[in-house]
Amino acid sequence: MMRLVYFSVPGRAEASRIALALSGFEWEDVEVNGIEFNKMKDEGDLPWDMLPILQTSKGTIAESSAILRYAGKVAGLVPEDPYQAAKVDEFIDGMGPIARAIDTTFIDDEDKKLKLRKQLFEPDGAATKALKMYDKKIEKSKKGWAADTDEMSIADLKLFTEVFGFFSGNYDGIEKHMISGYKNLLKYHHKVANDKRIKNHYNEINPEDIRWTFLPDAFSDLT
Ligand SMILES: N[C@@H](CCC(=O)N[C@@H](CS)C(=O)NCC(=O)O)C(=O)O
Repeated sequence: MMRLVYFSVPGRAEASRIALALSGFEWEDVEVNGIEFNKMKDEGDLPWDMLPILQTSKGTIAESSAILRYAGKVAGLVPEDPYQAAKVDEFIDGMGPIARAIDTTFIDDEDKKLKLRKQLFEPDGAATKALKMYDKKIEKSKKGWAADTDEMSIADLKLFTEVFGFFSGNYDGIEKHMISGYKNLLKYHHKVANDKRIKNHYNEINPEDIRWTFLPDAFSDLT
């Protein structure tokens, strides 16, 4: 039985959670708090002192992208064609900067935090640059999937959960309207959220849940 361990937010684990859920394998979604996290760290359970991790019968895998690739393979969400698989990897690695930029805003000083987050979404901010890039890639994609693959892949799980997850209200200073100008991304949200695997995965979620951003109508008022 695999165990995915992370905090009780979508964040860097949500794409893997979906992949594991679609894999048909038995797995447990383990949500920990700060105290449990520190205990795991002190006991040497975390290969890089961070979460998420995936515990398997062969050992522990850390790093969210490595976990996602593993979960994606067992779920059939990694293309067999080597070129397409490389483009999926490229997309996943290319998404690094936006998460790292948001990471730098996790500080205690609330005013400074809001200021830094506002800067990210200014015309030359890191988030704006990343969103523009994703929007352009989606526009160019023949079938509308993130890495221009024939089918939905783990790159889609990452793009969908991480980008739209930023607008859940869980990140002070990042608000829903900030994504309103990105029409291809909003169309993409509609496509992925209405994919029957994704829709089914979130069918128990209600609009008050932190995962409301993954529901089909989450951004329909902006389109
Ligand atoms: N590169 C790592 C980054 C992991 C990471 O930043 N994890 C955060 C939570 S999102 C964490 O464990 N923070 C606790 C800490 O650093 O003390 C990955 O993608 O898995």
